[in-house]
Amino acid sequence: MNQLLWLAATIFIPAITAFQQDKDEFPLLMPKVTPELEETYLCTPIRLDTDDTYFITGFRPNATMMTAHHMLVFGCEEPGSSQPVWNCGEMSVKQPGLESSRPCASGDQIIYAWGMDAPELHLPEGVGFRVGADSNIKYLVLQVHYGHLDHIPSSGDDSGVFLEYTETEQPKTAGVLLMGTGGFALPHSTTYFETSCEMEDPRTMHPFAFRTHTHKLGKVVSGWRVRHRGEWELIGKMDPQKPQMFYPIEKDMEIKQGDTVAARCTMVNHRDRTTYIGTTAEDEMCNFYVMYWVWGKRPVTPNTCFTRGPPSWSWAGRYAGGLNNIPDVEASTL
Ligand code: IYT
Ligand code: CU
Ligand code: CU
Repeated sequence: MNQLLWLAATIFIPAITAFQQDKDEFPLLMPKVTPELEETYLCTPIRLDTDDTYFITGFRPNATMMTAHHMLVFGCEEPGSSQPVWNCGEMSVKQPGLESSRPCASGDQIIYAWGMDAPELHLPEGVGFRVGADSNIKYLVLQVHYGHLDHIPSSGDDSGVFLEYTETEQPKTAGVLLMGTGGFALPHSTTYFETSCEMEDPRTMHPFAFRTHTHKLGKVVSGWRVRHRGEWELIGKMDPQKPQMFYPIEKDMEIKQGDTVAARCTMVNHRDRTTYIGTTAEDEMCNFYVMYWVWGKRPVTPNTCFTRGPPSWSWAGRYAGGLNNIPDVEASTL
């Protein structure tokens, strides 16, 4: 082969193989539901074929912010209900006549989040969420938070996502690391909710998107990689009052065995009452999610990093194992 042809071949072969992976789409949509109350959270499941393994490589939302406030897709081992639709907002109103339970009964993890007309999410080349036979994800559950109801047609609402998937083995597996805290915020004060963990898994994580979650008191949530206990590199930070979707991490970054991952939620409590971490709207939450890929068939373990939170646990405290150079200002400003 002459050099030019060879060059053409090396450029085009990756494009052709990507094309030949025969990607397909699968709808994960509400089955034409008619929510009766604003602020309802509804869930609907799909059971995955457990004879085959599938690789989810992207998400194409089918929703508008005129109707849906947010949507989440959960991977579950067991769904929260055997019904086609159920109420799944612990902190919200309930559609009369429907069962109420959590999105998943076991093995839950968030694999997609949408809010405020967020665009499609495509995972990097060669990366997929492994679901079905050779994975712990046996069901996918769509959760829709209905904000407003006046644009829903009389035939019902079918908000949801089209899952882009392939049966072609993907060399890189996507996963989500969930970071969070317990603890509480005293009245009329600013409180840092902090967590950190040393990565035990020998595989290098390549983070490519992040999501933050708090309730009303959250001002800034930041997530960090800490190398050698004192070199802090930002993974991402966000105002949690903005849409709580997965935002891309624009830079290339690796999290290696022995690195520490750390997250802080800065909460301002103007209330007259102490506010605790908990599951209702009166409570708070502090979460930082890291979506990443690793080579191979399994996501990293453990996949959560929780601490007791304030007041007994902090980055600077004695249980964090000696973190230095804490970026106190950068971690709490946007
Ligand atoms: C107490 C807390 O932080 N709850 C969070 C994180 C969480 C997510 C999952 C906890 C568990 C889970 O199985 I998935 I146990 C929490 O509930 N976060 C909300 C959703 O419920 C997922 C969020 O929007 O991030
Ligand atoms: Cu919402
Ligand atoms: Cu919450």
